[in-house]
Amino acid sequence: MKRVAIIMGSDSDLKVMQGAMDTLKTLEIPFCVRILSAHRTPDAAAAFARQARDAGYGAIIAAAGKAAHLAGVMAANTILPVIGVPMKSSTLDGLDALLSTVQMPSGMPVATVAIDGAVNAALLAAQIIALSDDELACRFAEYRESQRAKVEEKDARISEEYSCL
Ligand code: RP5
Repeated sequence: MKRVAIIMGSDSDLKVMQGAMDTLKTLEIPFCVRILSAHRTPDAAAAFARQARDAGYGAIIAAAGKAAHLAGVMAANTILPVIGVPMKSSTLDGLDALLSTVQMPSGMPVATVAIDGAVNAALLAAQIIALSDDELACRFAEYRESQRAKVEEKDARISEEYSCL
């Protein structure tokens, strides 16, 4: 199975990105985690992106805060799909990172999820990998089903307490 790379700009992003790791584990998708910065270690960041496809990765998740250029740098150096996660790590509550990540120039896409949207980034990566992996597609469908079942259970509980006609 293709692997997913989770790249983050700093270890201060790790707590939020744990959500992506947990989600990939649940779906049994192999992944690596690296701390690579577009600004502090630009050569290492570009080098990782350049070899990622040959190394067996199918998607890259890039999380960064503030002037968040990491996902863009990844996209510029690979033809793999790149998913950007803007981090809420600044005095601007992540709006700076959101705009830095999402406003890519035409021709160089980054699929940007919500601020701190680590879980959705992992799910989107899973959907990308599942395009060529039927067993994963089945696991993903089961995950969706479990989401539906959880909401139905909550609805049943609350509508019993506050019954409506
Ligand atoms: C970004 O700057 C990182 O992705 C992090 O979200 C933010 C702050 O980094 P630290 O100063 O905590 O290392 O590059």
